[in-house]
Amino acid sequence: MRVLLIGPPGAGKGTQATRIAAHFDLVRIATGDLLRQEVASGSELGRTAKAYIDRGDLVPDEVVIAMTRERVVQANTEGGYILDGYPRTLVQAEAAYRWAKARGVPFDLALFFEIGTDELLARLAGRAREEGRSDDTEETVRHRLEVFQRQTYPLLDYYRRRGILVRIDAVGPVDAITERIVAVLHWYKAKALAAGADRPEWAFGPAEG
Ligand code: B4P
Repeated sequence: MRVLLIGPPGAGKGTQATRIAAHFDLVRIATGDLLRQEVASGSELGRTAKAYIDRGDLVPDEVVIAMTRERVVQANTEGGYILDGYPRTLVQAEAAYRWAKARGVPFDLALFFEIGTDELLARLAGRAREEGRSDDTEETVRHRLEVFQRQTYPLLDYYRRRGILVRIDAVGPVDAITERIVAVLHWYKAKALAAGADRPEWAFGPAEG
């Protein structure tokens, strides 16, 4: 299974991706975590990424695409993956589409985490107290929300047109949200098995492009 998560900062992508990966035995690829590891290691990539992350901007597409590509290709050979925080722009989505097309393995589902701004601000304030992340200050969080609206929100239309977008209510206890996602993914797997195909186009309407 190949699943990607889209959601504003603090929507709980990381929290849920860890649980879903364990439940379905998928590789979790989290670009935010990978970038923070690069920053911590002091690598050249990390030095480039740090300024963007601290400002609440997206790291340049070419950096993230280069960092992610081999991991996605490798995870494909290991039974599937859950992409946590990638793609975040249309350029990244197009790159992922090209990798998948070349191997005949398109994404199965794009899960959009729906949640209001007040809840996001409260969660990220909590994370700032607990983890002290440099990009969780109130000013930076507000900027990250604007960046999400401008650069990531168009992905919803992109995946809706491909017939693979599913909305997840991301408000409520962590366990309840996990149950919602697990139910969607089991439903998807059952449909795929019933169709005798890996990706039942008819379940979501015809894919475009
Ligand atoms: P990420 O690390 O992906 O961080 P995020 O979007 O802030 O968080 P997430 O949605 O995963 O929330 P979490 O589960 O932690 O990105 C950080 C930065 O890296 C970006 O701003 C960007 O600069 C860079 N970056 C990453 N990917 C990139 C890409 N593809 N292209 C360019 N740049 C990229 O949850 C948040 C908090 O809420 C936690 O404290 C959690 O405990 C809490 N929480 C979770 N679920 C909850 C629930 N149901 N109820 C209450 N609290 C909950």
